[in-house]
Amino acid sequence: MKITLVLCPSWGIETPHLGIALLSANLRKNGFAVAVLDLNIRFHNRHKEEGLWKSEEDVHWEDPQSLNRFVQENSALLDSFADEILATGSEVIGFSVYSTTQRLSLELARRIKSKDKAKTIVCGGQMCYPQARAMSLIREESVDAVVLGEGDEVIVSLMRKMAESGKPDHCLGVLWKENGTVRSGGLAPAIADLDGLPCPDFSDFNLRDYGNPTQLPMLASRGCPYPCAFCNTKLFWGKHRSLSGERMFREVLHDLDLYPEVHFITLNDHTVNADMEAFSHFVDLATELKEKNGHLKKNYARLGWKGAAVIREEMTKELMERVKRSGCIELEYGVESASDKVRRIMRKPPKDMGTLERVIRDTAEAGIDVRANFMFGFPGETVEDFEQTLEFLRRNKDYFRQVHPSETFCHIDPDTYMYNHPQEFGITNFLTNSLYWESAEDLQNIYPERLRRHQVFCDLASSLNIPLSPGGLKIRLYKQHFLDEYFKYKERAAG
Ligand code: B12
Ligand code: SF4
Repeated sequence: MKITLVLCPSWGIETPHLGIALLSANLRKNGFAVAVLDLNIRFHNRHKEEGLWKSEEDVHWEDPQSLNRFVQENSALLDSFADEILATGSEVIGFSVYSTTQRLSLELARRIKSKDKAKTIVCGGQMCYPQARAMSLIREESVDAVVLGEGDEVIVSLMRKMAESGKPDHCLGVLWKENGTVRSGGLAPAIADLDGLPCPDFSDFNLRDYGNPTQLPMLASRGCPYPCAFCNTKLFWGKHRSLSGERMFREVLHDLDLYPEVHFITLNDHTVNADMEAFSHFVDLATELKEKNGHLKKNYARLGWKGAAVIREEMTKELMERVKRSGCIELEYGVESASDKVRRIMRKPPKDMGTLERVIRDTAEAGIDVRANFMFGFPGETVEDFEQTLEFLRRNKDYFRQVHPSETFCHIDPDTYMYNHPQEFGITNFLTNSLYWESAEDLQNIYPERLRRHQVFCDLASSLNIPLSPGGLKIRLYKQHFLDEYFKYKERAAG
């Protein structure tokens, strides 16, 4: 039984896709044949001049009209890709579905089905959770099964079912269709022993096709143990789990040994330091590799890495210096707001501003670039609270390498704590739209006001010479479009 894993545009172009590399490693370990087609990078390498792969252009891939234009202009190429997928001879075709890859994946799935109905189309990826999104995918005519949440083990079980009965069948973690009716196998438990998973298999990707052939991605943990009210991490990944420090290090070594040109690892975790023991052990092992064994291989000595981390008391000055020695060049932190009051409402660690400012300063002074995320108009954030965030930015301007203002300002994702407890936050009318919620307690805090705060923040960052991430640039580019959409929504809602 063979599966072809497909990635459609648009996705990152700097490194190969980690999810596919993890799935293919576990499928092969369990005896299944795998082919991989990264159509994202192939499309990109033909279209690079168009700049459509920049993060701020995600609108292009999500908007039905602009996507239809792309499909029409590239129809022959899409057909040839469908033929190439069929030529792999796989019985199962799996698509990695994200907000930006969904439309083209479904277009290709339709073309594959129209050429060969017998193929089984399976979707997985971040659009396959929560249930509402997954349900809309399984209802697509060309989709036979949807894998909910983390796919490493579920895809293996599904392939076993396929090998037994030739069709998707009752399987934990899978939605499938039976005589046109959607069936659900229920949720699969989170993978308990991450150390037991094989290292990702990047052998199907030609690293030279990617923007940064010296880099590979890695995931050292899944989920996050913190309780931030707005965050949807738990929804997809469930309970927080981490690789042990030793297994993290083994994966890094595995990549460096297999690919002598690779010397940089991007940790794609939500929080690399949620398990402090594993993190600290990894840091020591990586430092030892660089400093004691660097003479053995060039890429050992040059090892570098970056990741996202949570600001916590244990991130001491001494630890930050060790983190730097281990090769870390950048840490991304969620600041979100510099008002203690707002951070308390958010349930955002750390509890006190003192720790927040100290860790940011110690990180920067250790020589590690600091990137920080910010939100605007969180329920309860007054103009005075927002001023505190602006003041914080002025005070700490020298420590930031880049700031990342949230491009949705403050949206409410389904099934987050906020979504499930709207009264606690004084939120009204959010059920129909996650962006345009209003606050019963603060009538000022509406979408255009949140957008205004975002703009004020971006202008201040620019005047302080702090670079903005693409999200900040996107609102500048499309501000009028976003406001028009909001006012159209309000008109429809009124009448
Ligand atoms: C790294 C990252 C990026 C990198 C990608 C680098 C790369 N080459 O991979 C960059 C910075 C480019 C990026 C950009 C964007 N990203 Co991003 N990104 C991430 C991040 C932090 C990690 C991704 C990752 O490697 N995860 C680890 C892998 C193992 O997880 P996975 O891909 O989901 O795969 C698992 C399952 O989904 C499933 N699975 C995946 N594919 C398949 C296929 C089949 C057949 C099956 C059965 C299962 C399956 O099994 C895998 C293993 O368990 C995630 C958050 C997160 N932690 O997941 C956000 C995330 C994926 N990104 C997201 C978004 C929205 C974007 C942007 C659109 C945002 C923007 N406007 O800037 C852009 C789009 C890029 C583009 N140009 O089109 C969202 C996706 C939401 C959604 N519902 O689709 C996420 C979840 C963040 C969030 N919570 O909002 N991103
Ligand atoms: S620390 Fe970050 S990843 Fe964890 S719950 Fe809070 S926002 Fe989400």
